[in-house]
Amino acid sequence: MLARSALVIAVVVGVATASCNAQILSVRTVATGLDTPWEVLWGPDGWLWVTERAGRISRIHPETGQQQVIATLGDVYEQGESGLLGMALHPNFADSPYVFVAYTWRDGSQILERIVRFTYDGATLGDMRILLDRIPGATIHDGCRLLILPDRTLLVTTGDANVPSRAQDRQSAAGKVLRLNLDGTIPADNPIPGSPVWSLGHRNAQGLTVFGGIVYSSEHGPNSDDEVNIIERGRNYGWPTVMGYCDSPTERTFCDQEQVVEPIAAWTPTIAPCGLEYYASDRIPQWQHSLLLVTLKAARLVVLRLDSTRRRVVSEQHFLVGELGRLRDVCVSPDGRVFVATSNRDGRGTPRSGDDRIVELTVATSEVPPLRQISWQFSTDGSGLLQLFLPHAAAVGLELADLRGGHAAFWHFGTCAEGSHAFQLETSHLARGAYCAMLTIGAERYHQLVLVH
Ligand SMILES: [Ca+2]
Ligand SMILES: [Ca+2]
Repeated sequence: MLARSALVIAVVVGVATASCNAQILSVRTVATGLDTPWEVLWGPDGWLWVTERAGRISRIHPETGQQQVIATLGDVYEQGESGLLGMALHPNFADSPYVFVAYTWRDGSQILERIVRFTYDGATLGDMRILLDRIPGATIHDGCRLLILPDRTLLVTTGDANVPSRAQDRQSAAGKVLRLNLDGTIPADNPIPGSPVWSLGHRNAQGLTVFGGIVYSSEHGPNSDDEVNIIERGRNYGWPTVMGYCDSPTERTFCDQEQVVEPIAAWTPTIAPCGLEYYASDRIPQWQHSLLLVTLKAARLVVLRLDSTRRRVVSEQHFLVGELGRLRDVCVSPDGRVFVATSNRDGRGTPRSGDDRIVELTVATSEVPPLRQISWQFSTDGSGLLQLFLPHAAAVGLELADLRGGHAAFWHFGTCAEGSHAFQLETSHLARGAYCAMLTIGAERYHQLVLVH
């Protein structure tokens, strides 16, 4: 638990528009030995506040990894995707040391979800009060992120609890974004009087963040169409009739009728998007005014750069691809430090030694390493060629990304012996133009802007 491992250095291609600078991403292990950490928050005490899905709430020191358990919830029901999920801390914690959490529990054969508030006494959490209970739950699709807005209301993302039609049922708390006052009462300006429903038509949203009055949420799609949405009062987000954009005839009809809000980003094939944070800091200038989105299935950090309206995604970059496994949550400290939690013990991952873990990421822009004894050419007639000399046996791989960061081509040549090699490159499917090439030789990576002729 107190581990502070050696630095792991990973170089990831960072493709800003029309440039090909490498961003060096360093990964520092903060804590190991966790079990499905679900929420990671930066606390007002300078510690990380963490939920683990089986029912544990801890403070973890961001430098030493020291873990202090402050609550173990006895009535949490953890099965499949359910358990202890999201958490939020009162923004004026010194005067109102309230900790809000969401968890599932079991009433006979029913799985239900509740939102509760604890009081922190400086050592443990006590005085649990239920703010909202009997939200439909299930072993899948339980949401559930919590976020306190600047207006001191609490947003809650709920899943459809495996009954898709609930997302369109205004009487059901499932498949919604809900809004509560911090004492559990219903805000007078909610769109449906007396109802916690703030927006509807959600399948299973597990990411929620706010900046400059704009609320962003990530949402799991079915076999297609994972989404990032901007959440607005009283609006319909389409599920289950609409998946992703309003781009089929049936969807367009429903979208017109219901004024469905389309996502600002969508992914097919799916990536399983989870924790989401708005990155406003200049500590990592390359990421300023981007959304940081961690993913489970795709096992990577996705950085979505926003335009000046902050309502449109202009570029997408991928980091940590496969390096840590499934990623459940991302946390940004007030001064711009970035922490990420793995989710390899959630029943769907492959735990690695020390999992689950929380790591801190740092980023620097590097000089592009010089390419020595390497030549390559890329041609749309399919006659591309990579030639290189290996001073020792090493695994060789090559990747091309377009200038928006999209993956265009991959080649894995396996482990190659010492000596000269020539590899044919089939590139006839690529359009002519500039690409960012990343060549991997063992642990070394080389980046260069290249042209496909
Ligand atoms: Ca949608
Ligand atoms: Ca669609």
